[in-house]
Amino acid sequence: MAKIVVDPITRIEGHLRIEAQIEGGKIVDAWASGTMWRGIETILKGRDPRDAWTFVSRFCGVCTTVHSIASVRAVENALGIQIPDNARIIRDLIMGFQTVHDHVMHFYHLHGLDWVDVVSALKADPAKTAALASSISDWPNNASVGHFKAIQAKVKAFVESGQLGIFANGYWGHKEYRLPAEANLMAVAHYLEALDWQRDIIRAHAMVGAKNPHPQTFLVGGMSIPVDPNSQNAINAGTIAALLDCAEKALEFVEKVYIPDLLAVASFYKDWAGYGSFGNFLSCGEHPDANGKYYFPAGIVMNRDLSKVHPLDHKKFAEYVSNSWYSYAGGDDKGMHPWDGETTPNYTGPKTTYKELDTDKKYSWVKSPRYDNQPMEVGPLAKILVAYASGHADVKGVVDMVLKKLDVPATALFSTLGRTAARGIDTLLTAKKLQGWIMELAANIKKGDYRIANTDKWDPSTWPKEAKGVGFHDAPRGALAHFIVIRDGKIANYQAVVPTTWNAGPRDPRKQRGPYEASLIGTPVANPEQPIEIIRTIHSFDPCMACAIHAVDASGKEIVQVKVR
Ligand code: NFE
Ligand code: MG
Repeated sequence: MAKIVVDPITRIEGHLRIEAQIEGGKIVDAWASGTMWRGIETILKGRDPRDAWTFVSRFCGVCTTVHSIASVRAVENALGIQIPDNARIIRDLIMGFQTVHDHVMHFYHLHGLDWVDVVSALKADPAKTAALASSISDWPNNASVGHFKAIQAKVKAFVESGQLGIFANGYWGHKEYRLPAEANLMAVAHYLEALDWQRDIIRAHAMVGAKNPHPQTFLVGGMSIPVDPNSQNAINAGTIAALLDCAEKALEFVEKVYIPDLLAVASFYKDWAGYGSFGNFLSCGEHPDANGKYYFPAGIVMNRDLSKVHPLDHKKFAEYVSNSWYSYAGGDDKGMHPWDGETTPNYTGPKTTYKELDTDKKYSWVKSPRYDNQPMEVGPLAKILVAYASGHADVKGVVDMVLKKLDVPATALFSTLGRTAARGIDTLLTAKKLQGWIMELAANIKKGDYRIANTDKWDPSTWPKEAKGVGFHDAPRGALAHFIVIRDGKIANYQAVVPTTWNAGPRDPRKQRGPYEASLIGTPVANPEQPIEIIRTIHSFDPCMACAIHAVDASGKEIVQVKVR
């Protein structure tokens, strides 16, 4: 039986290939292959653990900052370092702005055009578009007929020039695009507005992180940016006011544009609440308060059972390479805990342009992480489901509101649509936290607490001969964990188990599929020549292959069997 191949999957970070078998109009099996090799983990060996955060930040520029966070946490965990409260809050702000920025950009710029037909927007009536848009939100531009006319003229000029630019090569006109022309025009307008908005709000990273991408004020033991109301070169009253402005703009766009658009678009695609998920979820917890209690809890939900949340224990992590282009000294069928993990590339795939991968053998550069030997989905859906099942009041409130508005049962969460909705819920709740964190920082400053770093264990002579640590961060794409082994003051081993590694990994020695693979099964495909359905589910995970494989795009294979966008 012929496979259909989507390679490359575009509007993601990095290089991903999906092969799928379709029978009776549905996907019956699927394989995910990460087609580039990276290797930052290997260049960390022998370096100073205090420098690791700046190297690992370069795993990726999309989820910029997240690897620095996980790295300093891993070293602090290994050495038993407690960070001051101001550092905890500044890290929350960096993470929080990153999550809100990243998710809004994913919805509009990476995932939106799976549901929104740009070309159809040309047929919309701008007056009716303004009526529709102002019926769902009082965002000022939504009432402006002139605004929608101007956007339409812009898109028309693109299309007529024959150079669609960023909108090129979509499956425009595919019958599975279901929005009326006016809803398409509204969404395209917000796509463009979101581009301006994101530039503005991410200035927060420059204020507390010195720059974006790759904020550079991290430090093992805290942060390196001073807090001092009497200095122009520190976090002062002016910074607090500017941060509050960014936080307000962030929340306003999420409440008035993203969430109303998400609900409006989702209402046309409710059948997508019926497939696209396999049911195991892992969340590592995020945003510890001053007492260490997480705002989003850590935990495990198995087999769609929301009546039970299992505690998270990293000792149950193991990475497999039976189907990945690596070899393990002790045999490729063994699972390795990341403290003992190995990154030894062993490419056994085809040498030249190929039509199909031999998926009975190694077929991906992504490893296969397993929890207690089970594949796990990580990301906003896992974060929200673990919190929901834990009885988290804020999460329950928003989830129940979304289910009610869409008129779907809680089981609808286990799906592609549920994953896309959960990302919106995560964004809204995180955007709502920003102001509070800024006020906590202001209150500390007011009390005269300017402490930003704990340097008691800065000197390696204070360290034990050997120490092991783990640093978790629930990043935009999900549970991230960095594992470090420090020996004689140097990095003896460093392994990152990354969200997209969990989600995009291939089969394991038990032949269990990875989450992308398992989630595609059962999805109907209307036209195998234009498999938009594969793209929808894969994009709903927000793939980042650079993170998943953690260096350099080596070969750039071009194997486009299906024209994809
Ligand atoms: Ni490069 Fe990343 C996030 C991490 S990976 S995007 O969020 O870690 O999936
Ligand atoms: Mg890794």
